[in-house]
Amino acid sequence: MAARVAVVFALCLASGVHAGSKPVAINRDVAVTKTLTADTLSAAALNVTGSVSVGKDVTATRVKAALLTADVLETGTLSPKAGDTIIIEGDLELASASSSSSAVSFLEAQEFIVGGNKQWRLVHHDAFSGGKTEGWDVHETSTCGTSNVFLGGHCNQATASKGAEKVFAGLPKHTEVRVKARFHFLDKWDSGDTAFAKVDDDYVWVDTPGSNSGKINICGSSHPEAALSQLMDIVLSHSADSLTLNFGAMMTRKDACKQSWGVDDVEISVK
Ligand SMILES: [Ca+2]
Repeated sequence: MAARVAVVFALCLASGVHAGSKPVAINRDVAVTKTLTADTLSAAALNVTGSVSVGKDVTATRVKAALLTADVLETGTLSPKAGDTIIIEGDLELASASSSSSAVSFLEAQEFIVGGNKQWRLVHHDAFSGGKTEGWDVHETSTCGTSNVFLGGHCNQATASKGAEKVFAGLPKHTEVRVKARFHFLDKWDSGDTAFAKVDDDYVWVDTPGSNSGKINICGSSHPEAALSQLMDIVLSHSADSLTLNFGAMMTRKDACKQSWGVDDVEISVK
């Protein structure tokens, strides 16, 4: 191929074009096996099997590299190959002109590592807004003084008697899982009454609000609430691509119109 370069160059010289003063356009493939040094290089595609060293800017619609080192990297999209990881060793500045949510969508990666530490990645958030209960085995929802909808609650007998279960399938590759939720203890709870959560059939959280001495009635029956929005936040070693989550309670009264529970903002994060 070096011979072809020489031929093109010779043709240009013959027609009076001096490479030193005007650009030379080569509309053919050129393979350089040694070194090419240039102030400016324009090409439809650039494939290098060795290394590329650029003193100033690289402009490209797409750069593919096993390792890319740059003082400044400006890009609309940063994406790993399937199963690969993006590692940013310097500061990460998200200069999004619009809302912060688009800056977050820019960071849709399999794994997010800052300073060598993997970061939590939220993969599910069930807020039950508008009564959406997708994937849960009970579909009873209610509200508590506001329009904020949660799963279960006052007079919802199926949830009170058998609990609520959801299988979160298709989780990305991970070694830890974080499960968060807000739990409501509604109306009259007795000493010893116990709410719980299970992950993959193991108890991971229990809470006993004790006999109700509260004075604020917000929802359900006229009895004050034992507790609202008690935060469950647990971290577990976990690597399976599916997780089964259960909520339930052992309650003195077997009537959800007298004693009940609800759960809201169920979040599953992995890292
Ligand atoms: Ca009440």
